[in-house]
Amino acid sequence: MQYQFLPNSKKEDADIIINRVCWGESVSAKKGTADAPDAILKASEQIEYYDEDLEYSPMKYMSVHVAKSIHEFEQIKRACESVSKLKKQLVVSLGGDHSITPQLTLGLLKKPATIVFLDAHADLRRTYLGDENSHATPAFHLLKQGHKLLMVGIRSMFESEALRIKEDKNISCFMDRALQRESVKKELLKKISSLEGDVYLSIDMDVFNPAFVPSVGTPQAGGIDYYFATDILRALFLDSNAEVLGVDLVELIPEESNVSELFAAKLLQKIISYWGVSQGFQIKEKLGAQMQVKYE
Ligand SMILES: [Mn+2]
Repeated sequence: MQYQFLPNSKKEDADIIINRVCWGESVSAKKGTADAPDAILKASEQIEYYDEDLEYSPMKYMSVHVAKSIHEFEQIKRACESVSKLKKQLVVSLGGDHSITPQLTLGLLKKPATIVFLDAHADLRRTYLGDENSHATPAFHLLKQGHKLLMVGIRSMFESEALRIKEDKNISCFMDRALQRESVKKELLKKISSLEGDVYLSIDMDVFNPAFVPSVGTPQAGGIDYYFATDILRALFLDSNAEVLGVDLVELIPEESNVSELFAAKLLQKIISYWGVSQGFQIKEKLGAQMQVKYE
C-alpha cells in the first residue's frame, strides 16, 4: 500500500511513517476495524496533494514510508520502536480498534507525555467483557503508563468512569456537550496551545458526529465536526511548544459509500500537513515523494 499513491521511502529515510495496525479483535458493536488501514490509504488516492488551508503541497517536501501491516497484538508495540534516531519522524498509526493505542505509546513514548484523546467514549474501563485490552480500556492503560490525558468530545461513560474523570488530577476533560459553546471551544484551543513536552494524539473516529463519519465501531449521537478538528490540529502543531511524536486514527470501519474513509484520509493529510509546517518543511528544499511523480 502507498499513501496518496506516492512512492514509498525506506523507513529510516522517511519523514512520515504510516503504520497499518490491522487489529480489531476486541468486542465491538460492529466488526471490520482491521480493514480500515488499507481502506484509508486507498481513499488517500482521492485527496489532492495541495493543502488548501496551509497553501502548500506537503508531499513535495516530505517523504513517506507505509510500513508492513501488523496483524498480531504483540507486534503493535514493535511498530513504533524502530523509529529513526537520526531524524525527526512523525509516526501515524492507522487502526484497528482503540485497544492498539496503549501498545503504540509503549513503543513510542520514552517518558511521561500528554495524550490528547479525542473520543466519544471515556474508554477508562479496567476491563470490558472480561478483556483487559479492549476498545473500552485504552485510557485506563494510558494513565497507568504515567501519561496525562486531555480528553475531548466525550459523551458516553459508565458511572465509575465519570467519577474517575472528576477525581483524577491527571485527566482534563472537555465534554462534547460543553464544546457546543464557543467559549468552551476557545478554552480548549487555548489549553492545547499551552501544551509543552511530548504529546501523542489519539483520534477515535467516533468523536465526530455520525453524520460526518457514519461508519465506526460504536457510533454515538452528538460529536465534533471536521473544521473543529483542524482547529485542534492548528493549536497543537502550530500554536503550542509541544512535540507531537505520534498520532493514531482508530475505530473506523470501511463502508460502501467510502464517506468515512475519505474523511479519515483528509484528516490524515491535514495531520501530515500541519506537522510539516511545524517542522518548517514548506521552506526547505523540495525533496518529497511528490517530486518523484509526474501526475498532478
Ligand atoms: Mn475509543
